[in-house]
Amino acid sequence: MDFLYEYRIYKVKLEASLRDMARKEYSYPQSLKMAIDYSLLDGGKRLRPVLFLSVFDKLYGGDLREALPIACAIEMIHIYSLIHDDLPCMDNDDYRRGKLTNHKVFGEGMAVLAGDGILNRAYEVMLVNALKYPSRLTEHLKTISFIAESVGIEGMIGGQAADLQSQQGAVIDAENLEYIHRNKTSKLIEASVVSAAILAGSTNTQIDALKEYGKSIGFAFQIVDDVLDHKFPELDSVCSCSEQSSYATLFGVNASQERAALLVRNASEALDVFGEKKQFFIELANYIENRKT
Ligand code: GRG
Repeated sequence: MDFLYEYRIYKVKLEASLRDMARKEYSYPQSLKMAIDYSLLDGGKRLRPVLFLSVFDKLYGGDLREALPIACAIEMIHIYSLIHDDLPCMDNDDYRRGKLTNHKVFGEGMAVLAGDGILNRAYEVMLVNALKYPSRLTEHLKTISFIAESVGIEGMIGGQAADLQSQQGAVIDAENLEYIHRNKTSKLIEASVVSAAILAGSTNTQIDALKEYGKSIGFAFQIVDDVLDHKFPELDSVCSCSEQSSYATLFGVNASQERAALLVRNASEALDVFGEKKQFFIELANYIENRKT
């Protein structure tokens, strides 16, 4: 089957679930609801939830109904991080995905609350889902705990803090940059892959293989982002990360592209333990390397 077609099917299912959740009755202020929906229901590649769903489905034959709420939660965490990252106190961006950023439309205070709201809702959704599967509660709690650790201070938030320091003038060397990229961007991508295996009750050998895959594509994703941002700074669909903490700035475009290609090769080899089943994930790694948005 065609890779992009299969990717789209996961994306459509994810977006239908997000819309279902958004249709539920609510009693909080409408402006908060509008701010949340503005960013959450607004497309994007949905890469992280697609990774989660495809690993659970293709590598473990899991039931997507059990996985969809977690996939939605992963996207909610991603969206919260983007809303907060765009704020004037962080990256100070006016545009994302070709339209005004959340705080430009709803104001800074509401954008902070929209991010906080989606983050909390993500954990609520995962925990409520876990309670529906009492015989698999341990797998669910391990999954949630792994996701929480990956996006917390030992992961995404730690990486964002180091990036913030770099924008305030701290010297960025290759080691710092690797820390920033591995945590700020790569950790959630890696978590999307690995947590699906944890939910499926996978063996440690397979989890280690998926860790390697997730880490490699996550790092490659950020390097490609840096290259796109460097080559086409006018594209607002691409992040306008500080040039100082950019792989392309530190190593040049050619070396960055070579590193991304190496990481993608490494990612593909890491999945040898899955035999034929790895095909979709090889194509997904190639898609990350060659993406233009
Ligand atoms: C604010 C706690 C906190 C964390 C922010 C992820 C992050 C940490 C900041 C994002 C900075 C950024 C834009 C980095 C470039 C890589 C990246 C994550 C791009 C956006 O992800 P895509 O391309 O977005 O998957 P779409 O629009 O497709 O959802």
